[in-house]
Amino acid sequence: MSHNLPDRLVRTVQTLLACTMLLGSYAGAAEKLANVTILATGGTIAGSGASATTTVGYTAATVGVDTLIKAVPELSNVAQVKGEQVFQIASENMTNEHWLALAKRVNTLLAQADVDGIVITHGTDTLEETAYFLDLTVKSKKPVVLVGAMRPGTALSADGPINLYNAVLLAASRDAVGKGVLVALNDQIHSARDVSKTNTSTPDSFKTPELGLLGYIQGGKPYFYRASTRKHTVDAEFDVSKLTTLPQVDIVYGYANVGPVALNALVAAGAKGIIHAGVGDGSLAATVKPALVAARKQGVVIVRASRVGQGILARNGEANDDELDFVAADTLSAQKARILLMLALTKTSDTKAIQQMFYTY
Ligand code: DAS
Repeated sequence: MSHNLPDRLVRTVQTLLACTMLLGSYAGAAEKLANVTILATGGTIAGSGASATTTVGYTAATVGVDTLIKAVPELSNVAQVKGEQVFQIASENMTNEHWLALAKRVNTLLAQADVDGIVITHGTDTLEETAYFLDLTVKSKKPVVLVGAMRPGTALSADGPINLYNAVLLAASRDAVGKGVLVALNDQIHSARDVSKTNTSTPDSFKTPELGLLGYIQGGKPYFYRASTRKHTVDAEFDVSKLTTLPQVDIVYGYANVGPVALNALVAAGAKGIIHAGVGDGSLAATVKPALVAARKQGVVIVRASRVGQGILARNGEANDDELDFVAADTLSAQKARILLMLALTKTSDTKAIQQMFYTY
């Protein structure tokens, strides 16, 4: 401060500056916390075990959403949280009907001005599938974050509470807007399209091995380093608002010495689409190919995927898809290709249009 000003004036200016900074900080602190709704569906994050060392062989889906929220009082520092118990199931029992009900509830809530983001607590077994289904059917840019746990809340070093805290602060963050449906476990942020459960039981199970995670959550803040290049949410063409069922699409697995029995049974049971999770780059065994061709002739849409887990399933690579009128799954896993094909079949059975969807989403 200049020395030729009268001391009284200098002190007045310094006091004014201090008051301005103090008011600024109060204004910042009073800045409204985001409104985040937690939709609870069950799973290990709501599970309980017989002892603190029980990390497998516990019971999933036993703890209610209010208890989950009460177990993490720090949630109130990052968001205004409300809880809804939409289901209470182990996620191996998730059905198409659960998905339709969940997507409709999410879209209804996100259309409300008083909901800024949604967290869905979910079993880890099918979490990646529910996330991708919502990635293609949520009609909002507001954050939707799926979270689970690899250990029940009763276990030593349970991962559920910190995963829930991170998921809520992510859903409350402006940085998560427009990123598509996100999956947050183990301090990492993954895209719904590319994440998968890669280990039966360890806390670092959710990975995006080659295409890469989107970012991290560290010290109560999300850090994004990349974004998906594929369309999702408001840019997706699928509308489930009036649907009560989804077309039946099943998966057949390729392996040495495979035969056509499972495929023929699924087609006979009325499958409208078949995902062939082939060995390698989606190779078709000579024992199965004729049954796939026959199914196609009956109008069943065939998608060639791979059991391998990473890499592009190339059209016209291991089979002449142009000639067979099959669809190539690109980089989608078999379980996610099933979801995209189900939604595609709600709009068209034209394989050229469906192939374009596999290059778009
Ligand atoms: N059975 C598992 C499930 O509900 C438990 C879990 O890992 O969440 O997906």
